[in-house]
Amino acid sequence: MNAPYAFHEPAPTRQDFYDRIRGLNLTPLWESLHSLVPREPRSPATPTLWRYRDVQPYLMQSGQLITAEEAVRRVLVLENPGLPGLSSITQSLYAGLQLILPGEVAPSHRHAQSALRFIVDGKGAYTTVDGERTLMHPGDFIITPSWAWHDHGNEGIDGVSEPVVWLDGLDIPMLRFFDAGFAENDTELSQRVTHPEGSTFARFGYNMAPVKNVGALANSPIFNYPYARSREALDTLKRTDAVDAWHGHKLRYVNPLTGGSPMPTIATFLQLLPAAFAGKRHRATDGTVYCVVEGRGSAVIDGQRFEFEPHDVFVVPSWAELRLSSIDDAVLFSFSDRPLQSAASILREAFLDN
Ligand code: GTQ
Repeated sequence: MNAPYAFHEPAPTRQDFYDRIRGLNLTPLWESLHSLVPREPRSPATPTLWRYRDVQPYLMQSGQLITAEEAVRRVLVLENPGLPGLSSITQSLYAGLQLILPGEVAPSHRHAQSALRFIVDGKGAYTTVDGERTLMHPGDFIITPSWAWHDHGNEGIDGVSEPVVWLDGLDIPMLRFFDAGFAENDTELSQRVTHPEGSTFARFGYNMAPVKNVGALANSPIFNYPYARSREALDTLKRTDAVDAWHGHKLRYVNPLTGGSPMPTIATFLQLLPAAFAGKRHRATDGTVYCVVEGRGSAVIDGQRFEFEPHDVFVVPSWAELRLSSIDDAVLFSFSDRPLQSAASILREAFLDN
């Protein structure tokens, strides 16, 4: 019975139409289909390197500006210039450099976000995770699983009293995306230590596990993966194994109970590029953050060349092509959101021929 719409009024132009439906919270898919479903990833994140030499003086200045206790966490966030205002280094990951001065305490709290620490510079600091303390040594990889209580401090060691700096990696943007963030402050500045230092490593750190009461499997029971052990493994591989043309000698950190990543949302890696390594190009959908532990070299990311030296941090966005080269033996720590992409069967990677 009703006459067609166009019979009563002139056919709306497309823009008029869009303006009219906006009031009904409707938008035309055909105007955004290509960017919503791109042919391949085009990350807004940009390849970026933070030179420790440039950043370190400002980090130390921040130590004069505010105490660790007042700041709760005294961190300079490594914000990707392609993601302004988002405190993100990739779309899914947060990274920052945290400073703790001798005598300071970063108060105990817990949150749904998972965190990793990769110790960059200095000794004498500790972190306590769910009642067990561990000393931090440069190159140690430490986890703070989701909802685990944690506080940090710097009491010095062996008469050494110096600033300690580590790289924080968290899944903050993922939890923001899911609107799943919760946090809670402890009632005390430092949590009470309830397990002797090293007791967890004794149970799980020697390719063995307790026969009873193993506990939950979602996160690795090991919370400090000491650099001395990982470095020794890479050193042996350098002498015994063929070098991979893309990765050099690369190992991933594992939850010893499952073989999976130490935490559900973040995968972590350590690789050695032997001196004069000239790698082939590689790309993957998991945007990856690298921290240089030892040696000098270069990362060419989508054709852009970055020279790196120890303590530098650089980011390779999703699907960017990466070519790694070294001058001397170089050791790189890295982390990404690979476990979630693997779980969702959306991870893609390509190993290019040159
Ligand atoms: O150490 O708990 O860099 O909660 C950002 C948020 C560190 C921490 C960060 C945090 C922490």
